[in-house]
Amino acid sequence: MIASEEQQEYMRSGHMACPGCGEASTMRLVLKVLGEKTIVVIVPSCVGVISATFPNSTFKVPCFHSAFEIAAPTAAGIANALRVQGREDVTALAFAGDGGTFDIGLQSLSGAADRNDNFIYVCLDNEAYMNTGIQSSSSTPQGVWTMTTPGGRQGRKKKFMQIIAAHRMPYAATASIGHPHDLMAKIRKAKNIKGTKFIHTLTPCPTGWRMPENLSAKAAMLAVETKLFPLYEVIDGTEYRITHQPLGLPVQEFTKIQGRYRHFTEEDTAILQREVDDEWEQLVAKTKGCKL
Ligand SMILES: Cc1ncc(C[n+]2csc(CCOP(=O)(O)OP(=O)(O)O)c2C)c(N)n1
Ligand SMILES: [Mg+2]
Repeated sequence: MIASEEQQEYMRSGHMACPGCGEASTMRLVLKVLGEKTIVVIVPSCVGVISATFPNSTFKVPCFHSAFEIAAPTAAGIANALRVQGREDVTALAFAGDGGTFDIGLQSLSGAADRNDNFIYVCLDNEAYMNTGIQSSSSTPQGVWTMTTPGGRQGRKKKFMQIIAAHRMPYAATASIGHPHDLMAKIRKAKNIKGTKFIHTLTPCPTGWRMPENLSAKAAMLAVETKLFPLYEVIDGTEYRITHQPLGLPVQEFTKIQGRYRHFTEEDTAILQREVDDEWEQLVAKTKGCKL
């Protein structure tokens, strides 16, 4: 971490996130890197609650509340207005949840990425519609408990980074508060690239994941170290690069600390482990020739 970034804070204390909120920690780190020349776009989600409204705003930078399905084009519009004004030193940044990204905002994100509009999109993925009471989204993993999937979700988590890579945008990456230096390095990189940049962050939610609030950073770290949420970047949709070599811990190290997996049988866990191992192999195959 660069020392000056470490000192900077663009989120005020006293905001309304639940204790241990992974979204709040992620936003804090992102804003430390982007700094005061940033305009934030937010859409309905826990972020909408955390950021609050004037005069109680949480962010120390301008924040535009937009509609649920249009985080990306709103940021793109701001970026284009900044370009017309000759203010390309200001970063347009969108924060949206997994519901706002994987589901309801997908079409408008796809359009903005196709135009290669100049903004950073940070998806805060807590694997459900948390703000409205823990309903399942297309990001909720198979078998996981939510209020709308009391017996475990039937569908499987959408492989969203594959959809993003298909757009061939200049920069896309996964990131996690469990590995803050890696996250901040990716934001720093995104800041200096022109066009659409997408960062997929896994943001643990103690409320929805049914776990103690002090385990958020640990859960984020374990998702990476079990290979369930690998850290990598994709340049121009084709060049894959793994940015952190995971320890390869058993996947239950991640699942056993969360109540939403409590009903998993040994067989369920073995199936999940096989899937994680297969996907890791597929990812490694895509990185051939690219070094850490
Ligand atoms: C068009 C529209 N549909 C539904 C809602 C209600 N709504 C507000 S926040 C939210 C949940 C958002 O979930 P997600 O995007 O995953 O963000 P999280 O709350 O988990 O951070 C929903 C369904 C809305 N505001 N607008
Ligand atoms: Mg969510």
